[in-house]
Amino acid sequence: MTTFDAISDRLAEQVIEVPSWAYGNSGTRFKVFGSAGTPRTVQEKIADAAKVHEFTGLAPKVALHIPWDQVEDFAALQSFAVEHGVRLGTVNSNTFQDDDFKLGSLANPDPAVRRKAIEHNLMCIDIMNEIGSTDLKIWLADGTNYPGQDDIAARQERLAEGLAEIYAALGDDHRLVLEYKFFEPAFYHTDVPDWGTSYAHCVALGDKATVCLDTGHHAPGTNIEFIVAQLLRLGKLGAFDFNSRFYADDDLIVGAADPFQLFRILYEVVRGGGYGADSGVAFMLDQCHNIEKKIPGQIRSVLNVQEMTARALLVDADELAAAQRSGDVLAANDVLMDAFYTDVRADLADWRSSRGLPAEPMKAFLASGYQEQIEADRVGGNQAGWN
Ligand code: PSV
Ligand code: MN
Ligand code: MN
Repeated sequence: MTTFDAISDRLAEQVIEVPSWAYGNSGTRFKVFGSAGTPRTVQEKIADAAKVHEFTGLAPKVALHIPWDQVEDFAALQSFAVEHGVRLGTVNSNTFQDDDFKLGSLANPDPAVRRKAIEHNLMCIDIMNEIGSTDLKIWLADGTNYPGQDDIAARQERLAEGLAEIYAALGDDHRLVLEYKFFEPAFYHTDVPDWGTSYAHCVALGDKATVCLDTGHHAPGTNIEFIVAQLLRLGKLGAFDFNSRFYADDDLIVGAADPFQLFRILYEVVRGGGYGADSGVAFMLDQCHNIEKKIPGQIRSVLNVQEMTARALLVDADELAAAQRSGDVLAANDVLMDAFYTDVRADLADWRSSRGLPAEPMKAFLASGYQEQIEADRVGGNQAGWN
């Protein structure tokens, strides 16, 4: 097996983007539990996100969701983020919370609603220009609840038209990242339900359009690592929304439900050239913390991603290829399992210490007093929005 020393520099390449909305209150359709210390402003969300980076060294970017994170002056917000040691990253557009979007946004039968959805995305591109962000992430809640409710083929045409107009407004260094989700909030059909549909639209749009894979957006039993391998092969994997799930889009802490699946996904990422600064694949979290404290929840998530990345990097590619070539099924499987079962926690603690980071970020955060401070200072936080 590859040694930890051999992967140490590669681990330093890891950049994970945290979602601003993870720091606000969220919940289920049954209840949103308030929590002490919840941010009251966008700035407070960013300050909290900055703590995740300060203690882990893994999360230098914060993704925005518009209009949840709407402010007057985005350039000033970027400066605020930089002062706190992080930068604003992906801009997520939101065409799913206005009453106008009840029957969809870019695929809506009403041209006036489609126009509104397009304009919202164009406004998000303006924000990207103001903050120097490269990625516009589009997730659409579009779909129908009943057969016959709308013409599903016509909706694809409307969607393609709207996406094309948005794509045409991108700058040279911008990307459009199109996220898919198999159901919810629509229950009969969804307009971008799967990687194939997202891929088809991205290919039609051009090189600057890529697919976002949210790990919670598949039917149970789906082989997600196969989708990763395929999209990397096709040069169209643009971003991950990492989270974990037991049932549907649970948005739980990454690696909590199925660490082995996270390992398998990250192995295919490494294997397919999707890891590292120049890979073109953004690692984002898309989570909410309904019952646990939010900053520690995010710290746990980024550490879980790092731990499984380390294990994936430990896979001995030569040994694996040799076993595969010779048709030695069990030996090949052993190579992968050896890496998966390697406990890298002590090595990672040393790795952090050698880079001036706390060996145990979670303990260091809990001892820092930041949580107590925000709980004392902040009263009346916002709801983060629906996931
Ligand atoms: C939809 O379920 C989703 O995964 C999309 O990424 C949204 O933008 C996000 O959740 C936040 O609600
Ligand atoms: Mn998502
Ligand atoms: Mn989701």
